[in-house]
Amino acid sequence: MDLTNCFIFFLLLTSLYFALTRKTPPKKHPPGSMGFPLIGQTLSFLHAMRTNSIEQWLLQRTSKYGPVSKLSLFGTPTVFVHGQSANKFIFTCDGNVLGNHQPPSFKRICGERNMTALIGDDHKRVRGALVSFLKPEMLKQYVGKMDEEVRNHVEMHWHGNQKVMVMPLMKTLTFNIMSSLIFGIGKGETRNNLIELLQHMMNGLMSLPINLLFTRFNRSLKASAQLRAFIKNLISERKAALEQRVADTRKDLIACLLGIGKTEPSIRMSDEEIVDNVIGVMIAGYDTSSVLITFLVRLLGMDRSVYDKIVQEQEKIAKTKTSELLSWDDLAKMKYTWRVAMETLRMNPPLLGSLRKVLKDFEYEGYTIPKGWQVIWAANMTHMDGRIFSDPSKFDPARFEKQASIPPYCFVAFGGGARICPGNEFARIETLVTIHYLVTRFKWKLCCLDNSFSRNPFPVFSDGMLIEIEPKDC
Ligand code: HEM
Ligand SMILES: *[C@@H]1O[C@H](CO)[C@@H](O)[C@H](O)[C@H]1NC(C)=O
Ligand SMILES: *[C@@H]1O[C@H](CO)[C@@H](O)[C@H](O)[C@H]1NC(C)=O
Ligand SMILES: CC(=O)N[C@H]1CO[C@H](CO)[C@@H](O)[C@@H]1O
Repeated sequence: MDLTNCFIFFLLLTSLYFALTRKTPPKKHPPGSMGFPLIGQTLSFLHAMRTNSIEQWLLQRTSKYGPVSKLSLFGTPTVFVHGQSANKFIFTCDGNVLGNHQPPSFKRICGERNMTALIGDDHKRVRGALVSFLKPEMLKQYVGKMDEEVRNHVEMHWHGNQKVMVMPLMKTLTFNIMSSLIFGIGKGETRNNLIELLQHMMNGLMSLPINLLFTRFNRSLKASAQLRAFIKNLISERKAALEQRVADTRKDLIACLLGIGKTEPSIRMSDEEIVDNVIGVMIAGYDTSSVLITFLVRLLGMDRSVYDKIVQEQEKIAKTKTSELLSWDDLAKMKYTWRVAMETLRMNPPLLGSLRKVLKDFEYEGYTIPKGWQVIWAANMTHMDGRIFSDPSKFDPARFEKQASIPPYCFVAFGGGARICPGNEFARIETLVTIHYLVTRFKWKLCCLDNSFSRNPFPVFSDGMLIEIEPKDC
């Protein structure tokens, strides 16, 4: 019997018991303390993030209270759930019971209409619009564009240097790729201004929402307002270009979203929604894929045998590719490289987990979780569970040879269910193209072996991941 059946069976039994004894079930909240009023465990949670000890922090909770416990985060009563059955429950839960949810600072910075804040039918409609741009059939056309961006980047920032700082460079690269595909902005001054705004904006996402001069949150709001104004301008430009037919809806994400609902007005997106969602996609795609590529570069700098195997795979592709630019078919051949990326995502998921808002009371594991609370889940805990991934601290890409052998809701680096990451294909393409050019052109080693990182909430390396590089003669 699998866990859901167990769960259903358990619910049936308890309801039967209560029906027979004719008592109403007591409303029982999960174990745990709410900490100080308002602040709760927020500061200790943020501290654990910053010092990369969130894993231990959460483990302490589960060993003290079990897989379901209550606490208070960002001023809201919260339930932390952990394990495969918890993941499944969250990812498949009715959207009217559990909605998506972000810390309050996040909402004020990103707007209320961004997809991560939408629920139910609204969420489906907007998500559908984004997926129409992020789906593989669409992205196929952009492999060449990504290839150009990666090559420009390598020429400009890698060649001719002996040392490079990988993390900031990968942020620049993934930002440039998104600028090109999402804003339709080529290289130049505008991009540099935009990246600065985005960084300021993101710095405040996990801060306490205190809007006073000189707080992180205040700077972040300021940057957000400037970015929104910029995107609004871009929307007007695109609208004009689409009307005069000097651009088509495949030009970039903005043009694509403007083109939605031509024949079906009910799914049309308002300008406000486009702004919020363009920002949402920027945030969702910026720190995640750059973190993955940085972890990959780190791994390849430490593990010679994985590096050699990847080089072998990539050089073969370099020799047999039919045009100068990499193609969709070339990417399909990068099987080993992608398995290494998946294993990297397992051991170091860029997104640690996320929050859901409870929209209706529900029962979980015998506890009542009331409306208005939030639920938090964490990926790393399932990824490091030895009952699911044997010998979990061993790096072993072979785990992903047979994807089907991994039980569902256990590899959750991209989430799962109705809100599974719609950008995973985008991330796959940028990662594979980047690794292709890095390993076919360079060898490298890490400058500092103690490359510890903190979370903000995404991993940040204290040394920026400095490496020494050596060009290959080709
Ligand atoms: C390695 C790279 C990436 C990782 C690990 C990642 C991870 C995730 C995860 C775990 C979620 C689900 C969050 C939840 O359930 O609450 C998510 C959602 C999302 N991701 Fe990604 N992501 C990556 C790259 C990208 C990229 C490149 C884009 C866009 C170009 C993107 C766009 C989105 C969007 C729009 C959502 C919200 C979906 C929704 O709420 O329905 N992601 N991502
Ligand atoms: C930042 O704080 C100052 C002082 O409290 C306030 O006047 C200003 O409006 C804030 N900025 C934003 C963007 O909210
Ligand atoms: C995930 O957990 C492992 C083992 O506890 C830890 O070493 C690693 O740093 C964690 N990864 C992240 C990205 O938090
Ligand atoms: C169209 C729409 O609902 N826009 C909302 C965007 O978010 C702000 C708050 O951040 C709301 O006030 C708007 O109504």
